[in-house]
Amino acid sequence: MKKTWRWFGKNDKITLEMLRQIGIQGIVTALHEIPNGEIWEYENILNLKNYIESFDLEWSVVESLPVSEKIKYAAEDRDEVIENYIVSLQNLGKAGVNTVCYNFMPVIDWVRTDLSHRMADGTSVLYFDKVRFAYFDIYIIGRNGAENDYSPEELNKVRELHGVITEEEKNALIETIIVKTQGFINGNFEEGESNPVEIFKKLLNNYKNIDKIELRKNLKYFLEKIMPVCNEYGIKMCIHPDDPPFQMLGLPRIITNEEDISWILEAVDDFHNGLTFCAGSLSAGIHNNIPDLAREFYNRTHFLHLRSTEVLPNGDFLEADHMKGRANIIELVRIFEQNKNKIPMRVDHGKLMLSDDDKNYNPGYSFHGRMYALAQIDGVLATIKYLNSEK
Ligand code: DNO
Repeated sequence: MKKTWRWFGKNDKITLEMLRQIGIQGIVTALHEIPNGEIWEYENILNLKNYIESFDLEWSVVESLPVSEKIKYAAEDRDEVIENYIVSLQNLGKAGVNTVCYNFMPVIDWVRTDLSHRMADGTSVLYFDKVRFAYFDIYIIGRNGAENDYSPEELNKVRELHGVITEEEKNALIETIIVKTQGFINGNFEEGESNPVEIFKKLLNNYKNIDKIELRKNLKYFLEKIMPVCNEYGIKMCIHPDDPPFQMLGLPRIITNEEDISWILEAVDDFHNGLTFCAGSLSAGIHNNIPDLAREFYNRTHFLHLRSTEVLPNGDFLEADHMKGRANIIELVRIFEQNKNKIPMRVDHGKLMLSDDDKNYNPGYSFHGRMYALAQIDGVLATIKYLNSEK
C-alpha cells in the first residue's frame, strides 16, 4: 500500500518537509479555501499539485470534494450544483488527480462529544459519549420526538446531567459537535460562526421528509450524473462511511453496514463508484465485522483509512490505539496487501501525545500521535511483506 497523509495545505503546521522525513509517499488534501459547492478551477488544482510534487511527493487523493446539502436533500436546483461538481471533477481529471473521497452524511459529518478524553497513560483521544450526545439532541437542539431514540435508562441519565451541567460545559458541547469537528472540512459550519445552533436546526429541517429510501435515491441520482465524467478521466470516487455508522438526530444514514455498502455499489455498478474503507468509522458500529467487510469489498475500495475504536457496553466509543480495538488493523493490512497492494492508505486520526497538546491541530490530526500510529502500521506492513516473500 502507498503511505499517505492528510495535509491541510500550505498553512498546515505539519509541513511537506516533515512528511518526507517520516516516509510519506503521497498527500491527501483538498482546496480547503474554496467554499462548499463552488467550482475547483484547473489552475488552482495544478498549482497545489505542482507544489506537492516539488517535494517529490504526489497528490494521491482528494479528501474531500464535498457534496452540498442541496444534492443530498434534492433541492429543486440540485442539477446546477451537480454541474459544478462535474466541472470540478473534470478539472481534477485534466490535472491527473483521480481519486476522490466524499461522504453523503446529511447536515453533520463525523460526530464526537469530547476531543481530549484523558487516558491513564497521559495521552488523550477522541470520545463519543452517548448521554452527552442525547443531551445535545434533546435539550440543546430540542428536536421533536428526540426522546424516542433513547432508552429509559439513558433518558434518566440525560435528566441527571441536565441538573448539573454548567453553561460552560453546554457551550463546549456545541463547540465540539458543531464547530470544531466540522469547521476544518469544508462542511456546513465555519469556525467563528455566531449562532451555530440556529444554522444546525435549519439544516435539520431540510430533511423533515427524507428517509433512508429517499436519501439512497438521491445518492444514486448524483452518482449516475457524475459517472460519465469519472469514466472519461478515470476518476475513482470513494464514499466515506457514516461516522459513527448508526442513525442519529433523526437523520437517515446510508453507509453504515454490509447491506448499505452492497446496495450502493450494486445500484451504480461501475468500478469508479467505490468506497473509502474507513476502519475507524465502521468499527464504531458493533454490528460490523471489519475484516469480513474488507474481504467482501476490497475490489471496489480505492482508499484506505486505518484507525480503530473501542465500543463500551453503555454505547459510548473511543478511538483506540491503532493496534487495539475492534478494527483488527493487522488483519486489514494483510488483506489489502494481498489483494490490492497499490491502494493509498492513510493513518486516520492519532492520539494527542508528547507535545501535541498545545499545537491546536485539527481534532484527530495530531503530529506525534499520527506518526506513532504510522510507525506501528509500517512495522506491520514490513512484517507482512517479509512473510509473503518467505512463502
Ligand atoms: C474526519 C474525517 C471526515 C472525512 C469525510 C470524508 O476526520 O474522517 O471528515 O474526511 O467524511 O468526506
